Amino acid sequence: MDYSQDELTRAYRLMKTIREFEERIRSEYQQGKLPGFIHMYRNQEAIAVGACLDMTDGDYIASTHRGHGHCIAKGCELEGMMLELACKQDGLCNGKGGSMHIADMSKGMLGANAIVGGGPPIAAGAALTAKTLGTGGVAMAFIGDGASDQGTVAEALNLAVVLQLPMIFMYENNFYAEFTRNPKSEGQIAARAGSFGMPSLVVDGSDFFAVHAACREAIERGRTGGGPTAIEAVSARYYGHFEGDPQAYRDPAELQAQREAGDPLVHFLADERTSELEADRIADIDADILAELDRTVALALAADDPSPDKLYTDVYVSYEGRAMR
Ligand SMILES: Cc1ncc(C[n+]2csc(CCOP(=O)(O)OP(=O)(O)O)c2C)c(N)n1
Ligand SMILES: [Mg+2]
Repeated sequence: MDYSQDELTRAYRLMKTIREFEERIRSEYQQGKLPGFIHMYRNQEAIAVGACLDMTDGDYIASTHRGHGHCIAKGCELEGMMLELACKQDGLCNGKGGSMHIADMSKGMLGANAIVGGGPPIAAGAALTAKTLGTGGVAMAFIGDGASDQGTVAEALNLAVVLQLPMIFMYENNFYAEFTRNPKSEGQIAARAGSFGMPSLVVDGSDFFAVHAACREAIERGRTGGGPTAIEAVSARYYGHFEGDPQAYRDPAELQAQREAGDPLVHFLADERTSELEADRIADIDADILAELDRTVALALAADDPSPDKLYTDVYVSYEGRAMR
């Protein structure tokens, strides 16, 4: 597949933004400046970006508890995300969601989700909307290896096949569910999804080009009435389950090897397809990202908390008068 310099630059910028965003919030969190729980996405950046690069705001994604990368790849603004992570009034969800519930309907980002396996039924509903209204849109659910065993995922797989939904099951196999190594071997998750009656494949989740090629085909299949696809993208988790988890249950030598072998940014820049990206251009992008993070962190930490009179707003969504896309 050929890539324009523009596409390559966009992919790099997004992956690097996810990496730096997370490193920055990790540091702020460690200093006690951000509340709640955060789950790091490091070394899985190529999955979110490869998956979302060909999507428009009219396509939908349903995310997980490890959702910052998905949000950024789908186009959520860093400022709104940072304010949300700090639980401030002007955050993407008015400061009431925090890390694990970021949603932005204007970008087709249906929400991070603390319920493991909660995303696929939501994405199936969005895919049914797209199919019913004939928008040509697709919906993708991100699903962890642990979540892949949930009944909700099986129900969504079944519905997607029966209704021939424009849907993609994007499994992120990072080998761990919380503190437990997943006993399934690579490929078993895709095989099980495939057994429901949809095309399924396994890709290296640290390889942007592999993920993107698989997703391009799956998205095209969905847009043209070809039904759902399952993709298992494999990339070992870098940090602990949540920030602060020391990962004492992982073999240090294996972890170190997985960390080094699985860096998608290193793979991307070592690929001959990116050989014409100029070092100066990369340095400019990197500097831009860091400056934007400085700005958004300062703004978020200084911003107002939601005021007490907002306590009972945003509890239930009112669908009255809402236009369907
Ligand atoms: C329904 C439900 N059961 C259990 C949990 C607790 N829990 C949170 S994350 C997690 C593991 C998820 O593992 P995986 O799906 O592989 O995602 P990863 O954390 O690796 O991204 C569990 C069991 C939960 N949040 N929701
Ligand atoms: Mg996992």
